[in-house]
Amino acid sequence: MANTRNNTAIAETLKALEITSENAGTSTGAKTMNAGAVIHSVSPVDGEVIASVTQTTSEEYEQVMQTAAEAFKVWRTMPAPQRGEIVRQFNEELRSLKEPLGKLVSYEMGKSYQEGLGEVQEMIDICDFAVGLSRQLHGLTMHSERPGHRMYEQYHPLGIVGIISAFNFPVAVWSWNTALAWVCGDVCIWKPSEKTPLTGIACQKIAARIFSKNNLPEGISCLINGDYKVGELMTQDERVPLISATGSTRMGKQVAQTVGGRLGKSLLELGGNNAIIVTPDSDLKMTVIGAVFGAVGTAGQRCTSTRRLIIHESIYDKVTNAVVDAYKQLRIGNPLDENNHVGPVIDKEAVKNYQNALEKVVAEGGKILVEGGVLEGEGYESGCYVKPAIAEAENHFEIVQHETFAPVLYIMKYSGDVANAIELQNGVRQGLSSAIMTNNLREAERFLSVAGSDCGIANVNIGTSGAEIGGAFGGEKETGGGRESGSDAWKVYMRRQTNTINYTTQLPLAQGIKFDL
Ligand code: UN1
Repeated sequence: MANTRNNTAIAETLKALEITSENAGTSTGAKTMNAGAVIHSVSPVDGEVIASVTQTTSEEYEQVMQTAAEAFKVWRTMPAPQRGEIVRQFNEELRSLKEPLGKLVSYEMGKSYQEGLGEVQEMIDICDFAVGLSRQLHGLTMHSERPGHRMYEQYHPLGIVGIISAFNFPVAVWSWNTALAWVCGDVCIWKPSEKTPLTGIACQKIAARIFSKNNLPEGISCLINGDYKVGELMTQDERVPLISATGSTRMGKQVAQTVGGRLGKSLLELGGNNAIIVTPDSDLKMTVIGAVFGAVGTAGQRCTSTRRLIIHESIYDKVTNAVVDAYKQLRIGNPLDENNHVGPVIDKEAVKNYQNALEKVVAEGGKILVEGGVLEGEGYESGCYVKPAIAEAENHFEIVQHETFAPVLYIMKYSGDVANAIELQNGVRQGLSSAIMTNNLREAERFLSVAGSDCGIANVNIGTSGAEIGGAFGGEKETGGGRESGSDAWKVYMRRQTNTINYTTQLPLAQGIKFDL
C-alpha cells in the first residue's frame, strides 16, 4: 500500500483502523501477502488515490484456502455459544470504531457520512443478532414410526464460505454473511469489490485482532482482492460449498452457473427494480420522504433504491409536484459534509450509465421532469457528482425494465383499482423490494396478499430501501432468490443432518418391511 493521501482527517481515519503501508490485498488474519498486481482505491469524493492494494494471485489463493481449511478444523469444534462470544468481542471493536469505519465507507464509496455510520450500525446489529443466534441453532425432533427409536435433526457447519460483496454496501453485506457464518462454525473467505478494497482491509484487521487475542487460527477470516477473475477462483473451487454473492444480475448468472455446475450452493442477492405504489389514500408527506430518500439515498446505488413511482391518476399531479419540489431542496456535494444529502456515484463508468439512462428514456418517449447532468467546478473535480433526475416514463420502456445504479427515478400513472398498480409493480424481471403508501386497509392487504407484490420485501407506508437486519433479506426472479441477514437465513450456512437412533434390541425396518435372516 502506498500514497496515503495528504488529508489529515482521512490519514487519522486510516490510522485508527490500523491501515498502514504494510497492509496488502490478500490476508489470512495475521499473515499478509502481496505478490499480485496493484489496484488503486480511488475516492469518488475527490478523485484521490487513497491507497493501493495488491491483487490476489492464484498461488496466494491456494495458501489462503489451506489456512482456511486448517482453521475450520479448530473453529467447528468450538461450542457455538463460545463462537458467539468471539462475535461479541468483534462487535465491541466495531462499536468503538464506528466513526472511523463509517468515515472510510463514506470516503471510499461516496455515500453520506450518516449513511456510512448507518452501514456500520447495520454490522453492529447483525453481530448482536448472531450472538443470540449462537444459542439457537436448533433443529426439530420428530416421532419415529418405529418403537424405541428417536429421530431428530441437527445442523453442522458447511466449511468454507466464499463471500463476494459489492461496492455499494462495502462492509454491511459482508458482516451479514460473516457474523452468521462464524456462529454457525464456518470460516469465511471474502472478496470485496475491487472498487472498495480499503474498507475490506479495515474489517479484516479488526477480525484478525480478535482471533489472535483469543488464540484462534488466523484463517477463520480471510481476505482476497481483485476483479471477477479472483472471484472465479472461489466459484470454481469445490472446496467452497457455499458462495454468497451480491451484485448485478449478469454477475449472479455467471456465479450461479459455475457454482451450480459443481453442485455447490449459492446465495444470490442481485439487481432490484423497486417501486412505490402511491394510492389516493396515501399520506403526502410520508410519500415524499420515502420516495426521495429511496431514490437519491446512496446516490441511487442501493439494490433497494426506489426506481419507479406508480401514482394514482387522481393524485398524480399533486404527488409529482411535491416530489419535484423536494428535489429542488437537495444539496449535492462532499458526503463527509453533513449538510449535503447526496454524494457522488462510484466512478466515471457509473456516470456514463446514468447519462445513458437519461438519453434512453427520452429516446423511448419519456419526459424529463427534473433535469439531470454532471456537476462541474469546485468540489466536483472527481467528475462523479450527478444531479438526481426524474423522468415520466412507461413501465414497458426498455430502460425502465433495467436496473440503472444511479439516481434516476421513473414516474408513471395508474388508473382504477390498486390491482392495476400491482400489475405494473410486478411487471419487471427483478423482484427485490416494493412498497405501497396507503391508509386504506383493503389496498394494503391486497398488496401483501398472494395476488399482491411478487418481491422478497413488501412494505406498507415505508419506502423500498432501509431494511432492518431482523428480517430475511433478498428477492425473487432475477434478484436471485437468496435470503441473507435475519430470520432463519442462518440455515443456508449449515448442513442439515437427520439422525435416527434405535435403543432397542430389535432392528425393525421402516415402512414395515419384513427382512428376517
Ligand atoms: C444493498 O443495497 O445491497 O435495505 C443492501 C437496505 C439496506 C441494505 C441494502 N439495509 O437498503
